[in-house]
Amino acid sequence: MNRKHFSFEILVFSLLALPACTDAPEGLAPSQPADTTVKMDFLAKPLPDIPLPNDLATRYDATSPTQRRINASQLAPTSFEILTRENIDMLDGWGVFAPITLSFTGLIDLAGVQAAHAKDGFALANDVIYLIDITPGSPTYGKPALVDIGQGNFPVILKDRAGYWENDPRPDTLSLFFDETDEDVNHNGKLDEGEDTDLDGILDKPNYLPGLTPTATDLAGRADALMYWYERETNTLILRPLTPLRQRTTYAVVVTRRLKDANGKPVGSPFPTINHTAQTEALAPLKDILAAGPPELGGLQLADVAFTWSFSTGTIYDDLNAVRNGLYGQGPQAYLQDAYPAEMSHVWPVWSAADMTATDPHNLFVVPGEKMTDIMRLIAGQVPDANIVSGPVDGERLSLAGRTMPHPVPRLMRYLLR
Ligand SMILES: [Ca+2]
Ligand SMILES: [Ca+2]
Ligand SMILES: [Ca+2]
Ligand SMILES: [Ca+2]
Repeated sequence: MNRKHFSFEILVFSLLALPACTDAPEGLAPSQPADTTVKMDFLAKPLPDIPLPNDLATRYDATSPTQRRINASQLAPTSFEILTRENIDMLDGWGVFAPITLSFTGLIDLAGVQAAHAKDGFALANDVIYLIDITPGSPTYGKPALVDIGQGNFPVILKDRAGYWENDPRPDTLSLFFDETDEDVNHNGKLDEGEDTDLDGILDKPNYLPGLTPTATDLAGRADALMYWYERETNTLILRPLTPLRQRTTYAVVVTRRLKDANGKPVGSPFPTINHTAQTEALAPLKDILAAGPPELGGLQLADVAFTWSFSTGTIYDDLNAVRNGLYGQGPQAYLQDAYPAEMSHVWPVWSAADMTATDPHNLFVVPGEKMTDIMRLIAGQVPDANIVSGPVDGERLSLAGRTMPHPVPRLMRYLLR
């Protein structure tokens, strides 16, 4: 087919399809008006400004195990970034342990977020934002995943503050991610000549928790004040899954109307609906989940949702599973069983007497107690003259190769091959 003919067919098809397009795509529910909304700018440069991870930033790929690939622009100013994005575009879904970021069009009620998330021991019913598994059939379907928003599980304090050379405009900062400097020396709220000490064109302010203004010499106070779950400069909320999510699973991030803006009004959606209409189908299970009014979500209803979007995690450990199955003679790599049969080649000492001094048993390897019995059974089966004995009990000291261990022996070392 020549190009002209092909274009003509597309035109005809488009014309035929027109009447079907007059019905506007529908969202899960209409959104309510709000002064401050989630930010969604697809045309922002250098990259779209949208909540991430997000399946809107993926594309269909029949060759992908999940039929999905991340779709990051490969236009970048440096070859390093181009290479990085090329690699990102090979992923078949989003990370299971990656931070989740969403920007707002204005400042949000930080103290409210803190009260709901940072100080109540992961009580979920009052949370202002949820991360919910919406994959039917998944073992955690309908359940909220725990996220850290200020509970302190992901500190971002630098161990070494002075490692960034002599022309670093922020040699004293505790964080590589967030600013601690107040550039507004004359406190007029404007960037005046000489104030932009890091030359980024932005009037930087310390990214501290509401109400905290530690002095420059108060390192502990600064560490406590540093807010790692919200970036004031871009009004970006940062959630981090507390434990890895499930692979190949679709999650909804649900921003509730419990989340308020700086004036105490609920935040809203950038669209007439509470979601981007391209995700209505993926988010449909959320309707059923919320219809049940789950107590763990504090009885959250669809009408309480300000905005929601979905993302799908990629394949994380299937390659390891495939190798493991192959070693056991199963699956497409079953040849591995014969190519690399399991055999006992060497028994390594739990510690090496040669590497040990009387005061520093630094060559000590730790084996969990429950694994030890299995290991010993395996050895007993392979080594006919192995004599497995019960070693010293807690508190006793053990002699090995003529030397006495400097510390009492923990219970897990009671089994000893001699
Ligand atoms: Ca809470
Ligand atoms: Ca100023
Ligand atoms: Ca600046
Ligand atoms: Ca800056």
